[in-house]
Formats: sequence, structure tokens, C-alpha cells
Amino acid sequence: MAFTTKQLGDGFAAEIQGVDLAADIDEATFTALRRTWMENKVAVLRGQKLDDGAMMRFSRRFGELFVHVRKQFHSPEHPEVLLISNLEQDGRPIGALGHEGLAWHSDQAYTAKRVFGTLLYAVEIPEAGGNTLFADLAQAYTALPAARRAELSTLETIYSIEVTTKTEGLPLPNEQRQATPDVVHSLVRRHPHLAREGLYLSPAHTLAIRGMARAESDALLSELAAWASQDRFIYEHEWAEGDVIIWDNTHLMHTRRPFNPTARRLLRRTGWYYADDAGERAA
Ligand SMILES: O=C(O)CCC(=O)C(=O)O
Ligand SMILES: [Fe+2]
Repeated sequence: MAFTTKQLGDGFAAEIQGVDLAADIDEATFTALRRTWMENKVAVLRGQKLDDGAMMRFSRRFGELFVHVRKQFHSPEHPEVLLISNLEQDGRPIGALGHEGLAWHSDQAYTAKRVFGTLLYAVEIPEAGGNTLFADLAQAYTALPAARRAELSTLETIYSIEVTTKTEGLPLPNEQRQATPDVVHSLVRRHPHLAREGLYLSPAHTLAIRGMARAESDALLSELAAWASQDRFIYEHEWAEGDVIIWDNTHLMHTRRPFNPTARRLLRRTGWYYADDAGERAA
């Protein structure tokens, strides 16, 4: 199966055309697709039609599937599929993340075994709002002066699910908190499959730089987040129903714009682990 690619962002983010993700994709095509995805960090495929089975079948080819700690937002029959939605059923949200804008983050940075790839499939999309933005943390890193890169490469960041729990105002049951202890990851990260280094940032989940005075740590983290979220490092996606975006969390952070709470927005999501996340360490 041959596919074509079209560049969407400045030096990253590509649209892949000519692939039906629900079909049988041969090994050679899958390998090429996976490579294109990792090299571009963000892969967009339009006009897809996927049920949970097809999403899981395709996603599993990248790695072991991730199951989100917040069980209440799982697709009823398939814990590997998470619903992202503002919709409610019997007065309760059926999915995660509501309708408000999100803080910049890299998925599951607050876990030891971070999520490598995320696949998000648009089922219902509002007329306006809810765009998702991706910032290229490898380009942001490369654009820093060499001396600065060397300083940063010795630092480590402490992450905690509590940070996002507080911002979202969504209480975390004790059992879910205990399953998610604070963790430490390097601030500069090497891609496991490509000769590429980048910043690893997830402001929505970050407590502090390890061993640094709080004020200094806060200042450095704000400076890096502001540096990496400049327009020149960003691709902004305006969703249409049937869109699939697959992103590589190694060297990206992403955020979402708010949308009208009375509009309907529903996306279905899978994620997979790295075969071996060398960065993992207890805080
Ligand atoms: O709602 C969105 O567009 C993005 C949600 C998100 O951050 C995620 O699914 O990881
Ligand atoms: Fe996310």
C-alpha cells in the first residue's frame, strides 16, 4: 500500500494520505508509516472510520497499550480506549478533559512508564474552538545556544499527578493516587529510535527541577515553556470529524483551546508504551 505525505507544520507535522487505518496494513507499509510518524512527530490522517476494535488493532502494532488511571472515562467495553469529551450521561461526564483550554503537557509525564504515542480519533467536533496545538521540543532545543543546551542536559524534573488534579479541580481517589507516585525524568531527552535530542517538558504535570531552589526552578521552567511555545515551533490543528492524529510524546508538548460548553465534542483515544523507557525513576 503506497501512501503520500504532505508537510503541515514548519519542519514537523505531516499529513499521510492514502491509508485506511481500519484495513489490513501490510508490514512494509506499517514500518514506513511508523517511521514517517516518528520523523514528523505528528501524523494526521483524514476521513477515517474506526471502531474500538480497529483502533486497538492498529495501535497495538506500535507497542503495548496504555490504560488510563481514571477508569470512569474508559470506553465501556475497552479500558484501552479513553474518551475525551465534554458530554454527559445521567449528569456525569462520559469523558476526560471537559471543554476548557488545557495547559501544555506531554501525555502521562507524571508516570514512570510514559506514553510513547497517542492516537486521537475525532467522532464529534464543534463548529468552532477546540483546536489542538503541538509544540516541537526538538526544534526548540536545537535552537538554543550550545552552552545553554549543555547546562540543561544535566537537569532532571519532578512530575506529579497532583499538579494536574489541582488545576482540573478533579479529585483523585486514594487508590488512583497511590497507583501514581511522583517521578523524575531528564529535562533533555534522546529519542529511543532516532538520533535526535529534545527538551522534555510537561508544564501541566511539573512540580520542580530536582535539587534547585524553588524560585530558580519556577523561573527556569517558565522560561523554557515560553521559549518552546513560540509560534515558530507550533502546529495548530483544526479538527474535522474522521480526523486521526497520532503524536509522538518524546519531543512534543500539546495543548487544546477551549470550546463552547454547549457544543458536542467527542474523541476516542489510545496510547502505547515505549518498549523500554530508560528515563523512569522514582522521585
Ligand atoms: O482534546 C484535545 O484536543 C486534546 C486532548 C489531549 O490532550 C489528549 O487526548 O491527550
Ligand atoms: Fe494530552
